[in-house]
Amino acid sequence: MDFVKIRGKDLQDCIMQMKMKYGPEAHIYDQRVTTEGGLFGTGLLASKMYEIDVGIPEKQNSKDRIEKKLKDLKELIKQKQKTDSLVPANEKKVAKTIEAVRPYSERRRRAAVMERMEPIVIDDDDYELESSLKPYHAEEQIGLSLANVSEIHEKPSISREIPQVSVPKRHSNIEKLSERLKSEGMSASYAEEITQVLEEHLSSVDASRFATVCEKAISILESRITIDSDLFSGTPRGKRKVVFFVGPTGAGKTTSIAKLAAKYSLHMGKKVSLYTTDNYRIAAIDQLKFYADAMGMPFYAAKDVRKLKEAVARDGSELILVDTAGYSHKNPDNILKLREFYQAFGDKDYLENILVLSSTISSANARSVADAYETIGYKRILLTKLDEAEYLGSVVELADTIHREFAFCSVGQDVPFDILNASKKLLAECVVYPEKLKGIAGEVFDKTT
Ligand SMILES: Nc1nc2c(ncn2[C@@H]2O[C@H](COP(=O)(O)OP(=O)(O)OP(=O)(O)O)[C@@H](O)[C@H]2O)c(=O)[nH]1
Ligand SMILES: [Mg+2]
Repeated sequence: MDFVKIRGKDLQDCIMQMKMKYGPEAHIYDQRVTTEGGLFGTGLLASKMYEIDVGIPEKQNSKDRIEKKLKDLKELIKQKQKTDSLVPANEKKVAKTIEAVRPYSERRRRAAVMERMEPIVIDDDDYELESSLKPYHAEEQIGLSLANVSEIHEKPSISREIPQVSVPKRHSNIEKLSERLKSEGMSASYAEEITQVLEEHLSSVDASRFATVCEKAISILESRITIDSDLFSGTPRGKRKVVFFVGPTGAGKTTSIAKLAAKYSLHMGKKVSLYTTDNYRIAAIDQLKFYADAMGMPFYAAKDVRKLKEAVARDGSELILVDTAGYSHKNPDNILKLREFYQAFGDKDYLENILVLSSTISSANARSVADAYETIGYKRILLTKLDEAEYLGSVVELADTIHREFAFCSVGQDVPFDILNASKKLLAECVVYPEKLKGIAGEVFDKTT
């Protein structure tokens, strides 16, 4: 058992500091009223303070303890899910109706491929928004050490025009692969670009084996995917990492935070706190608080920036994961309001936004979301619902063309297990062999690279 003293303006203040710094297992074993300041040691004009002695159980990181915590957590989640199962079933089915939300042009293209017809030439309005994607330097706007997003704009942009030159007839296997890329959600121009690289790298013998064509396509796609699965990545020494998880409603922000909190706290032994800025939906507060309590982590629901600032100042954790309300990409003003919360953090904090994006979203919507959230700046994407996705081509293309990295992949509803560090190989393989999506299993305790 370790012992520390905590001072505050009243008992409530001391207890709050104790909870935020040392979690629910810390307890008070003595308390007193003292004074602070005063003229020449006389006590004259001294201010009254409260002081508590706190006992903190030794940090136990043994395998048994972690396993027990996880077991308890799973049990609690199971119980909660039983209650949740009373929710009308139709709410859970939305993601399955992906075909209905695909752009019409995409549905036609898929239908054409399925029927082995000539591909239909489409007006690819997926890219209308691209010209409005502007580089964003979040650091300039909020005055804090936000992860530098400028470097990600250094990659030369990719031409989206289909070359008009006539090309010699392709090997049927290469053509087949090209069609597959399009049917897996890629735009005709991007699929063509990949196919051209593929063609350049395949001998006629290689092209005659479809498996070899697929393997080569996977390695080309891998070279287009960038990943970074370390939440502390880029954080200067001595700074605390603060990650805001932003994204549309229902994308999977809260559950992904719970999974990552388990990974970083229970597995990696980091001091993690959970915050939410989603302060007007009681259920949203309860959802994150439930996970925080289950894992014994400090939790704070930010009511306003001033109070959040006080909580942040008292927080002794190394990593703060901030849940946010889901905002539609059609409501950019709400997204921008998130920046108000940045003011609560100071010089010793290193802030980053991670965009949480469902892989079941249509390619046009994904592009609009990516564009809308660029106003607050983000460098990495946490891709969710891979288990429900039919294909990954569109999100892989999107991340490549807007030069963003993948951080993690959420692969199911099982908290805390269904999350993986993003992997180039896995993502590229799932584009070429979409059937792999069905078999992905989570492993929360992947070694962070
Ligand atoms: N199948 C599947 N479901 C997921 C995944 N991630 C999240 N979900 C489910 O998606 C639903 C919404 O998840 P949340 O984490 O609450 O989403 P959110 O982004 O916090 O939602 P809001 O707070 O309403 O914006 C829940 O039913 C989750 O269990 C995933 O990887 N696969
Ligand atoms: Mg949420």
